Amino acid sequence: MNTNQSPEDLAARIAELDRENSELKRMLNTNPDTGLPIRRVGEQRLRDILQDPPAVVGVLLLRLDGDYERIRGTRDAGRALLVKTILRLRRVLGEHIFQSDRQDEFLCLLTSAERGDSFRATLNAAIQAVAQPHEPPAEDVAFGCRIGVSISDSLGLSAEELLWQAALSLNEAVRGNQPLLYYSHELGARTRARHELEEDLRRQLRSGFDNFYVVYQPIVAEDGVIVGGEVLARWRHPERGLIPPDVFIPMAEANGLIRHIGQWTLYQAVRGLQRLRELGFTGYFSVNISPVQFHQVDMVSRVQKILDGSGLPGESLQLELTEGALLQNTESVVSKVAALRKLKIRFAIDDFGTGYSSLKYLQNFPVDVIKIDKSFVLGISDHPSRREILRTILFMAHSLGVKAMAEGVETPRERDALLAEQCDTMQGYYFSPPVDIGRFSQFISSGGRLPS
Ligand code: G
Ligand code: G
Ligand code: MN
Repeated sequence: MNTNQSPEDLAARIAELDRENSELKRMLNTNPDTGLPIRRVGEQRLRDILQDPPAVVGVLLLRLDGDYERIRGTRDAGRALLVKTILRLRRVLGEHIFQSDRQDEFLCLLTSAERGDSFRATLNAAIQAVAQPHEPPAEDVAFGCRIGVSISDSLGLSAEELLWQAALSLNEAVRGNQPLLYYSHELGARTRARHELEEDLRRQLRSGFDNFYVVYQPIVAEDGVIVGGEVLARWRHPERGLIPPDVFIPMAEANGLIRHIGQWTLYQAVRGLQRLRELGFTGYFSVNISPVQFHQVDMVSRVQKILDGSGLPGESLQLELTEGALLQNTESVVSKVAALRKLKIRFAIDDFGTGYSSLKYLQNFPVDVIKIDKSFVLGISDHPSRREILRTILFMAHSLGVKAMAEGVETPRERDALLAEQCDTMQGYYFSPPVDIGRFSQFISSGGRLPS
């Protein structure tokens, strides 16, 4: 130690160390990209507020939406836009804004001396502020935000609970494409139930598809002869009973499990067909393919392996894709469709008419069949305008060399109307609901014609 230092030197040195210390602390507590205090600081602020709370405290998590993610990677101006957005938020929300764990997410604290929902107008103003157009050269850039909110009430929730609720609400807002979502007990319970079901799905798939099975819905030609069938997956939950596909399929798409379900369904399709072939059935099975499954890089070889292993000809499989799936990642979709069609596998566009529905891209995608959605079939026998739409779709499909099939045929009059309009094949309760392979076999062995 330097013993020559005077008391004045020592005091100056200590002051300098203090300054460095607080500078260091400030830096550690500040996000270098945005200059905002970090989340931990916000959490401490919330704890402090809750020590002596005003009437209401609002905890919000705000995340810039999908468009921002894109801009950030492609533009130098990404950071400048981020900082400008924070300035806009400051004007509306005040100073209590903190950087959350992600660059595009902020924690904000609001307080009010009044009970009740006094924040809604402020939150709507924040949403508006983020969505305002930007100045040149970013005038073509547009992004919005999602907000999840939790409000402290008289229950005396802790900071941790409030933050957890806000995070849950934000997740649900993002999932449900909603700009603003308040936490509620109902929302919490619904989310928990969904997570449990998702966990069950994962576990039951892992334990060998125990509670899963498939059903097959016959597809008939004009004369009622069964030419094929659609394979549909079913999940019978041991406690909750049958879970509707429109619940578990979207869930499996979101978490990627649909790849396994889809692969398994393909196996069930060829296994079912092998049984039916022994009865002399020469038709095809049509399998729904989710975009997530179709976009796997090795999709083509997976299908090829199943087909090779079965000894069945390619014509015995048809794959159903929705319009949405065809529009994503067009180039790789086109090459996969082409490779699979080389194996003689056929393609159908499912739910035709409900999506983007541009008959134009039928030219880009060499599909074999369009499956006209059941909403277009419903009531065609009684509504001339619906029949006119159907006629137009059929005419355009046929002039492009594409076959047309109608889904959801429920009555003989609908069938007659479809036949009068030259529809090629049909499917629906009028002919048969989806059935197990035993029942399907009976249809084949008793003449293969429906309705029986
Ligand atoms: O029969 P139904 O209610 O089951 O079918 C509901 C929806 O579930 C249909 O839109 C169908 O496309 C979808 N679906 C059924 N089985 C499968 C499957 O194995 N894979 C995919 N991707 N979707 C399926
Ligand atoms: O893959 P897709 O979305 O097309 O699924 C077919 C769905 O239509 C399945 O849920 C199936 O059970 C259902 N379905 C089959 N036939 C009929 C029918 O005649 N009427 C109605 N409303 N639904 C049907
Ligand atoms: Mn389908």
